[in-house]
Amino acid sequence: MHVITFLTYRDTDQLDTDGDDVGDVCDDDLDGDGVQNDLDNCPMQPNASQVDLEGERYTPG
Ligand SMILES: [Ca+2]
Ligand SMILES: [Ca+2]
Ligand SMILES: [Ca+2]
Repeated sequence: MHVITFLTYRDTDQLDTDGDDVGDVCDDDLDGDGVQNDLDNCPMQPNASQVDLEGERYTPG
């Protein structure tokens, strides 16, 4: 069963946006800023402070 689970979630393109050796498919923190994707207001940009001065839900890295 463990092997089946691994194959289901295998990162076939090996894309690793933040270069932490954890493929994007399995990476809980895609940009490596320490804020998990589901809590990160900008999951593809490192922005640990999560500050959004303009209030438009986009925070530049
Ligand atoms: Ca990664
Ligand atoms: Ca993040
Ligand atoms: Ca971020």
